[in-house]
Amino acid sequence: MNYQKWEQFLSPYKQAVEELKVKLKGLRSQFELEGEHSPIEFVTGRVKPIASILDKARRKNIPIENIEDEIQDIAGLRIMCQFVDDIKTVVKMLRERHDLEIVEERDYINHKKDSGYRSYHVVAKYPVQTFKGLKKILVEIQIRTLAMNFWATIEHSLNYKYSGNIPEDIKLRLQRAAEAAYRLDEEMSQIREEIREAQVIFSRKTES
Ligand code: 0O2
Repeated sequence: MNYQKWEQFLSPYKQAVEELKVKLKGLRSQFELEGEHSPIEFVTGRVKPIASILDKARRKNIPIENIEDEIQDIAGLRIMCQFVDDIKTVVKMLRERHDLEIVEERDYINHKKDSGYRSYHVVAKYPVQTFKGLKKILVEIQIRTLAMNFWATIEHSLNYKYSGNIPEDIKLRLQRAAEAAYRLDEEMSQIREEIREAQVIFSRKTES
């Protein structure tokens, strides 16, 4: 595929990411306007770079013509939450949406990866209106707490630095850091009501 073909192929993915970012950020604003705790803290999104798509296809032995069906995270959204319980609320909201058709869920929270990675992944079909008509594309939505995101971001950059071969001693430290992030989430959940009340008072104060 030449560059122009890639641009054409990725165009609906770009649109899906932009649309979903707006929609998910909109949800957060609605909670705020109602003076309620938002289960969504912030949202990010990206289209996988061409080099990473090709790399993944090579790694998983996926022929180029099957990329569309077999690489599920070309369009990727990430929803960060304050509390572990918020993740459930967000997943429920996603399941109830009419613009998403969920095809798979991966629970790396109750089943963490060996690396220490924790997150909830939802893979869904999302309809994009193109000039040729409606096209349903796959999007992967990762839902995680701020602590899980902190860990995953650091681990991702170390993985990049060491080309996927993180030295054993650093791997061990990362596993310990993942445990610490897990405990932080647990501690925050214990004092969740206190924190929520404080945040409501604080946001009222900043509004007035
Ligand atoms: P990027 O830069 O985030 O786009 P696989 O790629 O084979 O591991 P699979 O089965 O295609 O995974 O999908 P899965 O398990 O849902 O994981 C894909 C994405 O989840 C990864 O995308 C990461 O974003 C995240 N992820 C999964 N495992 C780990 C991990 O151990 N550490 C971190 N930091 N992130 C992880 P990409 O393609 O790696 O990259």
